[in-house]
Amino acid sequence: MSNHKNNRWDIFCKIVDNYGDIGVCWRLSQQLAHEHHLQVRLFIDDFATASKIISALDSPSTQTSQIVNGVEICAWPTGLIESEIDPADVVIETFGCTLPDEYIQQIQPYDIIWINLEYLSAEAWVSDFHAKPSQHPTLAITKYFFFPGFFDDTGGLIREENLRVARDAFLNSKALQKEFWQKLGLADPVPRNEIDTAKNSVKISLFCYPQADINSLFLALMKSHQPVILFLPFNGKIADLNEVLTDFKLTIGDVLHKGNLTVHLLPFLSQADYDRLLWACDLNFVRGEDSWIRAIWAGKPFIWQPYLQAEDVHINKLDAFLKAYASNASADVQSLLHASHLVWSGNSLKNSQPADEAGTQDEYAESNVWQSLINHLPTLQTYTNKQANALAMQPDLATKLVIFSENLRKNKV
Ligand code: TRH
Repeated sequence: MSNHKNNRWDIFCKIVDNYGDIGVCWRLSQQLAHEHHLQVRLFIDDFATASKIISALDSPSTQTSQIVNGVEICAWPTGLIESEIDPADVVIETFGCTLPDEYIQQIQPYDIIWINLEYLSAEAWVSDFHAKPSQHPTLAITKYFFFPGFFDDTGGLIREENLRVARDAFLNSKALQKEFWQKLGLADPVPRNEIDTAKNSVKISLFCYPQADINSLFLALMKSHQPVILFLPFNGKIADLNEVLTDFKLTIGDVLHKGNLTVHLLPFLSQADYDRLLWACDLNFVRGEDSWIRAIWAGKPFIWQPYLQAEDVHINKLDAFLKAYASNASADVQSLLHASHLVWSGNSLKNSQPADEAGTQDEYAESNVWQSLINHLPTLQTYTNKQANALAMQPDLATKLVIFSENLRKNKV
């Protein structure tokens, strides 16, 4: 039996595209350091992209390592780094990134716990694969697969200890909300001439992939029965966004008014401010992995757009999530959630709706699905909050990882 403790953790993150990989890795690193008091090194291969999420990161950097918020951030080892890396007690290979050879060469098989952290999915097979061992092809070492998930027999969802308390404090404080809007340069996000109707206005945040039909969404919101104020944090080329917005023209810094729709183009926010935006809105469009989980913890109605994958794999993921997430809702709410999610992910309603809900499909035809969603926001709000409370009863991903690695250590001889 080893006396060794799991104090030192190494997390390896390769940034494939977008911000999900680094978003999750940065959150997890901070949580392990602050809440579990562990010594964490985060190895990153792309400092320029990472600095969009880790704003204090020195990039481009001449240093091979720097401390940010209690986490040591290191450059991905390349053959050029002369000094040897001393592997930690626990190493997390995230999202199939493959550990660098320089690191693997230093591993002592009997000393290290090696965990592959996988992508989040609500598909049923995840429970069968979670925590399963896999023998390394050449080293005498076993790796373990760790799958985040929605069920008790998975690795759980990433959630900071104080997250929901912070959310409630924000939602209960007009002063904190005002401070937030002021920080965004939106002292009053509802324009003066619309102040009479402001009470009924619906606030929406939008973060999506370019495949989503944003133009049709905007057209529908323009004609909405209630004023809609839409916040769009953006970090790309405005020309690319305008290419999909055939009926609208967005310019940086301007506020667009069309019909009942007002659009505020925001800069890309810090992760903390993005959370506040999700809390402050009545409906959030989110995508990928990390913003999806944040929307769940916000407890506000949301539409999730999965990362596009070949052969409609993403639609299977969407179906699995909706099956798990919406199962306790009324038949009406279930149909509405299916219809709106499938429209947003570009899939025909007829293909994916449960067969016995043909009647409801017509009711939620593409043209009015967004108005139906707005009409049902109070019901959806109650349901979403209930689901967030239920999921928060489960231990969070970082805690499950720590317990899992402690158990593996106890069994190591
Ligand atoms: O950026 P994404 O599309 O990342 C994706 C997914 O992780 C996907 O599963 C993966 O395969 C692919 O990357 C490679 O979406 P995601 O996961 O929501 O990550 C966005 C991060 O950006 C998240 O941490 C929230 C953060 N964010 C901000 O900090 N400020 C903002 O203004 C916005 C809109 C997001």
